[in-house]
Amino acid sequence: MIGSAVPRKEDAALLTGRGTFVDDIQRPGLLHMVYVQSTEAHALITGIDTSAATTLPGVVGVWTAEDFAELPARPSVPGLERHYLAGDKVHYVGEPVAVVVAADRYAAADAARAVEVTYEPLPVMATLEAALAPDAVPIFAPLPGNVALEQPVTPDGVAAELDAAPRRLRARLVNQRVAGAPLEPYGVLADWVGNGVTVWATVQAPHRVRAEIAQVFGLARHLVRVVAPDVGGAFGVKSSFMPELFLAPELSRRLGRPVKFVEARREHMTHTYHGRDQVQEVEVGFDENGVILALDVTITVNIGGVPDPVGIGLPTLTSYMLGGCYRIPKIAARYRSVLTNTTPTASYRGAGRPEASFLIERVVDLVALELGKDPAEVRKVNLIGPEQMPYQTPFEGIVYDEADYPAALELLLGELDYDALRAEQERRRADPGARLLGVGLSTFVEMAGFGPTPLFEQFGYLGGWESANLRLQPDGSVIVLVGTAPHGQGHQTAMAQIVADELGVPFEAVSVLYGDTAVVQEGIGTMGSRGMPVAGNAVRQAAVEVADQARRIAAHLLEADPDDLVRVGDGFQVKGVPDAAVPLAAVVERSFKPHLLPEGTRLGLESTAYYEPKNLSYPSGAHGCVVEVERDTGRVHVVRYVCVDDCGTVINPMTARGQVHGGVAQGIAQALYEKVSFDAEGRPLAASLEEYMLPGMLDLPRYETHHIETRSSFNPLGVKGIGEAGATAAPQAVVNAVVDALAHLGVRDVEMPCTPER
Ligand code: MCN
Ligand code: MO
Repeated sequence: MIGSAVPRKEDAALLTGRGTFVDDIQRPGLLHMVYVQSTEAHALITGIDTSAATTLPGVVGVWTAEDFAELPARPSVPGLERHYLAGDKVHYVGEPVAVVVAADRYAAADAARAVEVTYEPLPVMATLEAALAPDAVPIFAPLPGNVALEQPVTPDGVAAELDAAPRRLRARLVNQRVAGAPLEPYGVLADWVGNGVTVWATVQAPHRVRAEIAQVFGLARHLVRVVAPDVGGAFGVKSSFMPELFLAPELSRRLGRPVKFVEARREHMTHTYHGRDQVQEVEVGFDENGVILALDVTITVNIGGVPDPVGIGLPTLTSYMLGGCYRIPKIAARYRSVLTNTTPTASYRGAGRPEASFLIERVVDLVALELGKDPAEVRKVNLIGPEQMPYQTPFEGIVYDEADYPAALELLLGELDYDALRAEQERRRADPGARLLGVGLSTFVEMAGFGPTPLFEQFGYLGGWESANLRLQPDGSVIVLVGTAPHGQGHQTAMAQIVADELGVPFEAVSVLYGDTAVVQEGIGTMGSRGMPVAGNAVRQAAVEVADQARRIAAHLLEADPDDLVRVGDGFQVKGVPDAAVPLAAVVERSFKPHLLPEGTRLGLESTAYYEPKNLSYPSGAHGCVVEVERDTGRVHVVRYVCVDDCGTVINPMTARGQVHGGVAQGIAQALYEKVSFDAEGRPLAASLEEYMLPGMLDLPRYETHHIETRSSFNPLGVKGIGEAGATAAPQAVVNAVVDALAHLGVRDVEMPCTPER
């Protein structure tokens, strides 16, 4: 079944409207919670008048920060504590200032509007420049320069290597702020009953959420049940801890009734984390052939008004991936995480790694322009060869697994018909009536399968092991419980394919469950494209262990040595003796008859496996984009988008392709359409989908997808994650194409999004 494009088990329910999302869940006596969000970006709160709100029909109450003073604060950056609601001060527009609970959401929303908050404005620092200016006001007193974290990632600089390089150039690249914008915004329903609480939440890591809720309320974990039901997309933005995860349980406890919170789109766009927002200062040293000799990078990341423990550290991941697919002998990197009066930033599809891929792929194109060489040629002289794998990068612990980067580029160039495109480009340049043509390449490598605990300690919960429990039922069907919490990736399908192969049972006989801490053994969650590389291997291991138990029972039934058995069709057979065979069904039946089991065999066929890889996996490939640029309007049309992807063993070519399509859509959107922006007063300029340019189908091309399959030796399945690869590869393929179309006019860079105005 591995490698087969079977349709998704998930689809029947989702496509017929039978999905269950947080907002679908009803409880008796349900109350609704809405925030009063700050209208100021930086101000002291001088008063909150709730009197008009509390008298409105249906309103149960209004609470402010001081009402939650006894809830233990949660960790933030050193020197700071994390509050649930803004107390004396607001730090960005949209920050929750008070919370209203009412009998229905409309009453709660009306009441929230009736709460009068008075502010004493403070200077607003809506940009990095403003926050870092010498006269900037500290957003938090313990962080006087508005820098929440400043650190070198590499111990040494590369000044000597740059000095020794025959050529060098500098660039300043901007990776703008974007929003994850899942179809389903953030939602929580908490029901505190007796001495425990059940929380349904649209999250990516229910066990982590359970751990935090248990800690805040001083509860044993078994008294907290967190359920991530169907989740309507997340893209990383549902992996951070939102205050409502704690406020809804606390209010339910106080009120003795269930409390639901579901964001409206405008609330989501100002309240839930944004992504990216990096400025990169780059210097690169190279020779006349375009061989890159040294790279020096300083990253400044805008983390918004309240630091998120994940958000402040993401440039570490950017730094690790700065070398891209290339043999760059010396890299130096350092970064600063800077507070501004804007919505906080944290993970968004790729979380730190797309920013690296963008940087190095833009740099390679700049080197090519500088030398007057073809970007494909400059790539070829720098690509790491397949014979060099596994490849130790300049960063400790970052070792690329097996791949053939040059082969991916060759396949791409062939599919694009690259030389013909170049000839067509010349022809168009000479014809004033024709649109300009641009071709952009992106040979990328990404870090996936967030695993090895030591590498992820900085991020707490993002990495580590994953778990699976597998049970063969007496009728031969299989139930698998997996510790991840997928939200569109198709784990029911992919995990069942793995089990079918390892256990020799039909795909249809396997059900995969997840997302409920009362049902599933301890788990971590779905992020960092770890579903297949980490959880998939846990599922495989559980299946191998159960298959081994079954083999011992089969050997007993066949009166043979377990080592002499081979797997056949739906059972076991003594090697070379076709008559001596037993179907799996008979083995399962026997496994539930204790008096007939061989000694040392456990009753039933079941296993729980925890798996942590020793290494990450590194999906890679080559993407190419062809654009046309209208000469008089500057409008960009993506006319072709070609992907070559290598995610190791492909579990399901259809769902893997779907992952690439979705990621590429988001990458093209970052390159051409999307930007979360603020005015000088920190007021959001794109807080609804009227203003924030999410692409529709007609804004996106038809993708041409191809695969190279190079098994990874870093995990038994040989897989690499692919969930974030498209979003990592695409932005620079598009921007390189836009710049390529205009390069003969002297254009060297176009900042994202490449709007007609730009
Ligand atoms: N797959 C495969 N063969 C492989 C690798 C993956 O067939 N070698 C397929 C499988 O169907 C698997 C899916 O791709 O279920 C994704 O697997 P993987 O790459 O391991 O990633 P995860 O399951 O860990 O998913 C997380 C990843 C992340 S980090 C973001 S962000 C993201 C993404 O997935 N958010 C998504 N894809 C998303 N897709 C949807 N629909 N919605 C989101 O919010
Ligand atoms: Mo992610």
